[in-house]
Amino acid sequence: TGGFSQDGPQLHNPYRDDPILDKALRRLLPQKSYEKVAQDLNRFGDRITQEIDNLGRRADLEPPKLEQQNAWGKRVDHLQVCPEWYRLKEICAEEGVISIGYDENSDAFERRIHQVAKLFLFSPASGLVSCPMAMTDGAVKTLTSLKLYGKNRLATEAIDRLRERDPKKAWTSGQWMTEKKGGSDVAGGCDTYATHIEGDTYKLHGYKWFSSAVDADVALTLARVVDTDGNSVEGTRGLSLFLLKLRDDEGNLNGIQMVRLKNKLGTKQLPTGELLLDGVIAERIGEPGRGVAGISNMLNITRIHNAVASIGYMRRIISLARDYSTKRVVFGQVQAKWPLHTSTIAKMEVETRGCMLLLLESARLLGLSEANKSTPTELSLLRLITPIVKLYAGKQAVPLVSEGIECFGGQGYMEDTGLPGILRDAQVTPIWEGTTNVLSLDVLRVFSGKDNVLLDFAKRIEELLGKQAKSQKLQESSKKIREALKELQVLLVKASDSALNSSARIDNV
Ligand code: MFK
Ligand code: FAD
Repeated sequence: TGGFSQDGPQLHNPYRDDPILDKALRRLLPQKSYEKVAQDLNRFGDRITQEIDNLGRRADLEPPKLEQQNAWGKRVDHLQVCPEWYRLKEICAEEGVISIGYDENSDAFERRIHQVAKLFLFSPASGLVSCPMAMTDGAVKTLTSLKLYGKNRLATEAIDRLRERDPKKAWTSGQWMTEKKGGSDVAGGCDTYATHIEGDTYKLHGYKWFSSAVDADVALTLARVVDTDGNSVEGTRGLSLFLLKLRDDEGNLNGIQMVRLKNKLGTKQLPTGELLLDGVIAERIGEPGRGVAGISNMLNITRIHNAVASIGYMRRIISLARDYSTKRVVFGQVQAKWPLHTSTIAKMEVETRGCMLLLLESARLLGLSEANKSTPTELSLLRLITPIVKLYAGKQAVPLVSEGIECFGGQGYMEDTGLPGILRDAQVTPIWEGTTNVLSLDVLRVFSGKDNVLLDFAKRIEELLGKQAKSQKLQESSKKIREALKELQVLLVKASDSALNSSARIDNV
């Protein structure tokens, strides 16, 4: 008695194991691109099961520490991160997880679709190195959108190094927006001030309340410029965007004090710190007073990465649960033979597939826009889909991963299976990069703009339906969808007015 031991779930090559990714890529990419991308993802999938997943797990088990003072009382702010974290960052450079997205030799469709698919495989195995990768990608996007290449020395070096494939030269970036008074309301909460030194160089003083991956080389941040009389402008219009290096060439921190690391529910692998900016030398990038609009370039990229992470967690838990269901015997037969269990997994599968297809559509639209090949419709759809895919996938990830954990019974609750960590990490995806409600307001911001976004969306549905079949019934459906969306557009514009000026009161709720 007591000699039985249950076989645990096995991680398979996540590319070959995914029921729709390969099919979707075949549909989205021209044949030649498809073959190149599929070969890379297939190889990378093997590297994940053989090497990367173990590194990610080690990072999970060895969270970072901050040594503020050395034994002699000297302030050192030494961040200790496990060797696996650094190895994972090197692998990201080698594998080109950022550079693929900017590869001008690839087809416009291919770049971002390839990158997003690769990040999707990497994310749940990444020990949260996916987080600095998201911010690094967002920084490249912001610096290139502001057309700083060749114009600003630090920005030019950053653009090259943030998408570098040589791990010895590659940099990563942080994104310091949130302050104690506000994370959603960045402009209302920002108490960081910038005093001019010369040219575009300023000195920053302030306190950044949440700063993830503080082992970064550079960061983008927001601050209010103070004029020579000591005055600054309140609100959004007062915020400018800055680029800074965290350390000088000798490794000394650039006027930054690491006050403490956050004690978090999950994402424990990731060093998230509170930073005191005490005379940080930084370069103002973009026009003065256009900081929020400037950093929105970063937000729109990191929001797509956030959707990648959310759907990555969903896919990971489903594939482990599916594998386990062929091994665990309950009431005389394997779980997989019980219809109710299969139906539970099927519901999770449908949700995940839907999210995945929306994510790939956002990657397709992003790649097109960056290659200057978008129609106006495609541009407005990209703007609309980005907050939607972030908010929807982030929101779904938590209950879906929770359901997935239940598929393992009591073992799903056991730390040494590695399963509970997936749920804890998934819980951050609806919060950071804009909470669900704040992103819902961003969707309304899009609707209240001038574009007829919903009609554009209807056109895209018609296009897709038209590709699938020319039947009378489908054409009628697409006409109905178009009419319904027209009405919805009117309602949404009204809704956005009332959401922004609502008289709802918490004591009536
Ligand atoms: C693992 C993968 C994920 C990795 C995650 C990385 C680690 C986590 C890092 C973070 O969490 S970083 C912090 C993220 N913080 C947020 O996401 C903040 C959420 N709040 C918002 O997004 C608010 O909507 C916002 C701060 C933008 C509101 O600020 P304001 O000052 O009320 O903005 P306003 O006045 O509406 O807009 C200012 C300009 O920005 C406008 O342009 P114009 O001046 O030209 O009209 C807007 O159109 C523009 N804008 C705002 N959001 C935009 C945008 N433009 C394009 N895209 C957007 N999303
Ligand atoms: P609040 O803005 O106070 O929001 C509280 C609640 O109010 C939310 O439910 C929100 O939806 C709601 N709310 C706010 N405004 C509205 C509105 N107008 N209408 C309706 N509801 C509203 N930030 C960084 O800048 N850089 C980082 O690297 C970083 N890393 C992070 C890492 C972790 C692990 C976590 C948890 C957070 C990190 N953040 C980072 C901060 C994160 O982006 C913010 O916590 C987030 O944007 C929410 O801001 P807040 O915490 O100030 O919440």
